[in-house]
Amino acid sequence: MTKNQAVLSWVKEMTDMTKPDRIVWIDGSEEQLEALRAEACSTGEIVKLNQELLPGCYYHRTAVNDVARVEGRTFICTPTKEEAGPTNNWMAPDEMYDKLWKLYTGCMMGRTCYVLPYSMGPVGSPFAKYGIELTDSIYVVLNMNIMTRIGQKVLDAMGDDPGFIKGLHAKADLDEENRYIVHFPQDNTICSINSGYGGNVLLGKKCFALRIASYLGRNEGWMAEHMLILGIEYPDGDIKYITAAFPSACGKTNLAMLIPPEYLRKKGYKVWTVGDDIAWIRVGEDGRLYAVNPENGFFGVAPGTNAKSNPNALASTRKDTIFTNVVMTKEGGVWWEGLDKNPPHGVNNWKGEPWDPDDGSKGAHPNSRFTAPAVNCPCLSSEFENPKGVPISAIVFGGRRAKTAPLVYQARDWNHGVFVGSIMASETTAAASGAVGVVRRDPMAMLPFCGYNMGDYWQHWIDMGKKISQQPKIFNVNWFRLNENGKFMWPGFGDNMRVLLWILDRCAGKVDAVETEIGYVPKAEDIDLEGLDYTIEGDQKFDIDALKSILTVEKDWWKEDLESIKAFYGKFDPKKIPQELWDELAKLEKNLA
Ligand code: SAT
Ligand code: MN
Repeated sequence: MTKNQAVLSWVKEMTDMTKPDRIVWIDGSEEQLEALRAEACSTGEIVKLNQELLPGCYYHRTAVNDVARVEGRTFICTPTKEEAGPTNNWMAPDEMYDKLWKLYTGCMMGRTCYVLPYSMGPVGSPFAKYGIELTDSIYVVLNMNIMTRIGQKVLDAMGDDPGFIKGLHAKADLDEENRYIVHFPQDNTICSINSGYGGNVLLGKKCFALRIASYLGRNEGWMAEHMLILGIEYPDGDIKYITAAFPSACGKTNLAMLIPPEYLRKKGYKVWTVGDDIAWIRVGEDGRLYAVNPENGFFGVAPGTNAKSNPNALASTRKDTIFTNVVMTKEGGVWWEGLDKNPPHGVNNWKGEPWDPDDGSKGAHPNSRFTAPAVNCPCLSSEFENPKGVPISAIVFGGRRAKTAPLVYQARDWNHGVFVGSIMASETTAAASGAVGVVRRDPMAMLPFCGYNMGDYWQHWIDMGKKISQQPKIFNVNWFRLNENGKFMWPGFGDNMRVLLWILDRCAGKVDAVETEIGYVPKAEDIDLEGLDYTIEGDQKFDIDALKSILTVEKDWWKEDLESIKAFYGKFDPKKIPQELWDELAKLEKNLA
């Protein structure tokens, strides 16, 4: 399938070590994929769902101890610890290779090794990057077929180039104690062992398109970000693009596929999805930033997705989709918490155990997922495959914060915007193993995904700003403010469009704002509440006073936050943090004094 010597000799070296019974090169043809689906069905690895209800759809359960990314077992193995920085796990490359090679030796005996060529970005586009994943999992091959472009065409585009990203994945024994997700940025290499779950094993996604790509981007002068990309079409046909970084399971897919409120739809406003998770961003010839989505599908959180919250995501999953760790119904359909109010009875939960929806336990895992092809998405942007990407007007950061962060605020300028990104915080979710609901600092939503020292990453942001003659404006949003009773104070979902329109009005210089200690906050009247119908609780309807309450900057909360920001910055070698950010921190402290 290829004459690329670098590919051939690496595949030989890895398979000599892992010793699979068979080696199968994935050409990406429908016949080959169909045969793999049939084989995986015959072993129970996947289950064919009801083909009338869900044509081309399959169901998979992971091991119960293997349901999320494992940040504690994810490593960045740069030559020195300092290059990986204080927010990444690090081990010396030699030591780690030693450990891994022992675990990999003979681990594919009795299994098949699939050689999977894949492309991040449209094959042949000047910005596409290629990888080869070796895996002993058909589930991985089938998911990568949805999430990336795969097969012979990728090998053809690679030609003799030795500069591909090497990925070795083996399920081994799914042993948690020996589970490792390891990156060697200097070697263009990713090693994953003892897991079969999404972000740990679909190596094109977080491992390549964020951790390795962020490292490449710094060296090559571009950016790999944990961002959705969406376009807002105005009634006159003009489309403005926004990227937004939120941590995992904080609503990127929902925002990327948002349905505008009815009054805006009637006027002709539309939203177009370019990406829901990852953006590769470059400076265009005109001095603006351009973003592409290197993926080809959506690996979205199922629970909470329904015909009201995200009809576009739901529609995307109605064919050719793989469902992981949701509930399978008797009819061979799927169900999860928040899909509707009619949980199936007499079926098993995600673990495969008999489940009674009335006993209060969950049927689907909170991090259960759908893997759906982008082409299924009714609001997919016509620019989705544009190799140049789309021009960015605004960059939005955001987290899940019960308090402190207002609904929206704007940074004063680029450097302040980088600071705002660097102090992002969010409550943890089920997307990673560990406690849920704990506030942690998650700069640019990249804490688990930055392939090098976060201080150098901030410097890269500052440096990029200097290269952009037409800088996007930078904002922070928080859809998740709670009142004293734990009720959401903002309706979220489609109504987030009201905030996005204010953001774009600011970018166009159409509306003024109130300067506060932390940046610019909207005047409440400037966020259009027409037709908004939301009851926070009891008889408390959302109105302009409720809006004002989530736009105010509570100084005491911010003073508390300042201490936590300082503690976070304190983890770094002070010289690693750009002076511009120290200056912004000092300014914030002064403003709050
Ligand atoms: O890392 S995953 O790709 O499994 C999903 C996420 O956490 O964003
Ligand atoms: Mn993500």
